[in-house]
Amino acid sequence: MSLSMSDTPDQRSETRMSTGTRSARLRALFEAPELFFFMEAHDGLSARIADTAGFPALWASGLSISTALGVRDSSEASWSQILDVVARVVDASHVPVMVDGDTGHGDFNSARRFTRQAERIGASAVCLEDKVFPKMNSFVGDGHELAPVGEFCGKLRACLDARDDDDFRVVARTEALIAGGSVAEALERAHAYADAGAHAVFIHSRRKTAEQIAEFAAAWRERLPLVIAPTTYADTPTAEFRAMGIKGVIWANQNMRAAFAAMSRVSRDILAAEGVVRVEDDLAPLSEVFDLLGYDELAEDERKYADVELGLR
Ligand code: SPV
Ligand code: MG
Repeated sequence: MSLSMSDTPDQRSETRMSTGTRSARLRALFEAPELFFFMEAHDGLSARIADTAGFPALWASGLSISTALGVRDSSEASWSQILDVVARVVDASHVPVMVDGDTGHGDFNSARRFTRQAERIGASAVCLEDKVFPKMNSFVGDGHELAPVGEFCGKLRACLDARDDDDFRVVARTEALIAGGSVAEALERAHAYADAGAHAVFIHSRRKTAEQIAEFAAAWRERLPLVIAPTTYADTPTAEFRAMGIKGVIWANQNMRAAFAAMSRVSRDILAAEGVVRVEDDLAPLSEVFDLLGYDELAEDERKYADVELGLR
């Protein structure tokens, strides 16, 4: 499929979702009965591509943004560095953006500063996880220490109170299963986060199957919208997630990994061949790049704005 600005995000946004702010649209997605997808974005280009492809919402992934910055997903990037990228993601897209807030980058005060800034740059949700700072990516190692429940509930409250816009969502993510805890422990934490006022719960698992997710969802009984990121259990059909009552499915890192694979291959091949002929067919034509970024539109605007005859004497 070729991506094109003639099928602009503006036009598609109108058909995919009605009017209102992005945060109101995300809230509506969470409150509607249907399952929906968040596509990962880690810079302006990946955001524009995912939006143009038709996804209704974006996930500004900590892992993918860190990787694109050339650092590890272990709180190495500062929160302002992450939000600088999120600003590019928001700017390049028209759909709601949920920001991976990690632990909130410290205590309740760092978390609420992060949340307030995320809202001000135009994000529509922040997702906070119940680990201690500095965190490590959920797929790496076994050192996933959980924050005390009361402390994390306070952090959620601080972030909820820091919002200006009621529609901005605060999503609570429990890493209980990642830390080796039981489904019962994950449920206990999730219920506490719901009591604290979270708008949705992200239950994360790194098992190869969705069994724990199914068990969690059955006991949860749709108390709040449930969000998952099926990275390790990606072969579970989406129909099964629908049957479990899952609301939001995050494709958390696929754009970054696609770029990683393609760039690795192209760099190796060009070096080996001492030329680009062999890889040329695998590359996006520049015309497609210019199309996506709306170069035609700029030419039109130049005619409209560059030299205006105001009729002044
Ligand atoms: C991310 O995309 O940064 C996430 C999801 O937090 S995961 O990498 O699965 O922890
Ligand atoms: Mg993350």
